[in-house]
Amino acid sequence: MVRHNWTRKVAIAGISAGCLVGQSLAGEYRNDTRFRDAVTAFVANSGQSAQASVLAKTAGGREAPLLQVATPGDTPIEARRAILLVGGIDSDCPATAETALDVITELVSQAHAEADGPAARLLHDYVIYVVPRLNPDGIERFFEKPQQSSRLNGRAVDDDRDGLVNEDGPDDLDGDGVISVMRVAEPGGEWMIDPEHPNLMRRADASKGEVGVYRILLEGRDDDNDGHMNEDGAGGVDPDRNWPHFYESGEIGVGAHQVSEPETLALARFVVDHPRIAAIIVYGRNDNIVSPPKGEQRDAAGVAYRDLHPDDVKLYAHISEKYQELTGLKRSSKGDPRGAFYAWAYAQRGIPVLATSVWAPEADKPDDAKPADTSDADVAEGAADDDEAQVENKPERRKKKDKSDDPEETDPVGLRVISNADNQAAHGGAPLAGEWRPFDHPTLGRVELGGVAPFATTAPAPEELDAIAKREATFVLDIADRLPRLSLRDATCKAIGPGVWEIELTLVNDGYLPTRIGAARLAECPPTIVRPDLPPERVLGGKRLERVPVLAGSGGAAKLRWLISGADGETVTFIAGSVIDPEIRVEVKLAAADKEKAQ
Ligand SMILES: [Ca+2]
Ligand SMILES: [Ca+2]
Ligand SMILES: [Ca+2]
Ligand SMILES: [Ca+2]
Repeated sequence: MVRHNWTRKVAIAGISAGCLVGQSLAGEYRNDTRFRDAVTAFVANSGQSAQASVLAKTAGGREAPLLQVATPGDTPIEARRAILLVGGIDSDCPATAETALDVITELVSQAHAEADGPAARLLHDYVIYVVPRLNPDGIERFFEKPQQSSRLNGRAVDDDRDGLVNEDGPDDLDGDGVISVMRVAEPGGEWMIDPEHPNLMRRADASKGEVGVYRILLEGRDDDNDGHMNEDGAGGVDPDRNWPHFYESGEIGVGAHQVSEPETLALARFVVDHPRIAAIIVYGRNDNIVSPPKGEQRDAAGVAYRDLHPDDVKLYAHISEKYQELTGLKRSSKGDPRGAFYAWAYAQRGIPVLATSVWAPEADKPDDAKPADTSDADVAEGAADDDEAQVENKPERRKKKDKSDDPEETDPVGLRVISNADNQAAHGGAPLAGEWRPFDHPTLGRVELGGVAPFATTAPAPEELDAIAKREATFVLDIADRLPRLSLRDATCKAIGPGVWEIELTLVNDGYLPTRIGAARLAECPPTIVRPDLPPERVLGGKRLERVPVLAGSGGAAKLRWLISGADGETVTFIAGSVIDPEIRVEVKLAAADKEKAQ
């Protein structure tokens, strides 16, 4: 059991949503120190609706913050349904940390501005947890020179098992402050120049008669003279490949074992310890709402679904339509569930998880603006390929990928250089990558430096961050509106004999989502339980605990019946709830009037 020492204990009484303070968004990227200061400032200005604590201290010695945000209401905070927002888990997407903090800032601000509005109701009825920056070690690389895109945390890992740690990372050979990519002319190399985009590289497709003529490596040299280049750089473990669902044991960067990292273990514990988390929104590199998966593929045992349970596909398709309408985001990188947090929380905890990359670079051509689950997605994968390029030199530990395991993985167009024109489209005019530049390498001879600038395809311009947060805030409100809403209705009471009564009740779900999604049923999430609040000997017929495994959304109902003993005129309470569902109660009077009515 993890205890969180909230920095601020809030007395429930006496605080109303009217105490909320309007807050403004930062519109910038903040390094670790400034980000934690921003978290503190957010809490201080939240009208005591927010509390901050430290979810975990990372291997790199940084703190991953955790926020709890709620205003006092009829239901104590610990008994409410919760929504969890997670950002900054994928450190090549630093905007997602800003988005997570900005979204909750925006919601608090809206609640302040409109006391009866949807944001105020959200904070009154629910509790919002926010883990805005799960991988602070990795995100710090966005701010460091030379700048390098990486998803790894700060754990020191001896990648090549030579007894030394981080002894040979990439090097900024040309001193431009950026770790670029080297292309080395080499007959039989995997890569070729894209004929349509002379500045772009792609893997040659031998089946189409294409011939590779380049090798691609991260910028650098063989610092330790072991014959391999950049084989052991700084960090670490990718906190978004460290989770049990479809964990890729033995791959570089996935960790020694599942949830091996302080930040992933702490987040896992938090999710497990908070079973009322009814939805999770993950801002990261993965997506399952702009391009919702079809949900057919299973694991080797034929049990777990890789992406979506078939029963959930329609729900996700519908939510996807709404998400695209609310945010205007129609392009995304493709979700990869292997070892990913969003996939674990969905498949193994049965929680509706919506994953979005919150932003995608502009299409090469305007008419490419379509859901980007095909070639467009490869643009967004370019920066991630930096890691791939880095590990190309480590064949001894890199397991061969069996593509037959993964039919969805198409051969990527791969690492690209985005032309200046494309960069301008993606980054509001700021040029990010130039032409390939010749460079005399100490051991490779004449090479060329270039490639996708770090973060070019994964980080929007700072001016875009506020608008992203405002759009995403509308989606949080939409999801809150879709959560299951249970009520006990239509009570009837009928006298069966002296002091014996037949009670009928209907449990109804008026929310959009079912009480348990398909993944929840597969994960054996507990049912909703309905019971009369009576000692066992007074329940003469029917079950003392009625278990309702699932109720469909939009009015799904279950009719329940008991025979109980009691005195005429007595009031009996019926209780519905579970470790997942917040408790609801209804009182039924054992009355002659009801008896006559029922007859
Ligand atoms: Ca080493
Ligand atoms: Ca450089
Ligand atoms: Ca080396
Ligand atoms: Ca090196």
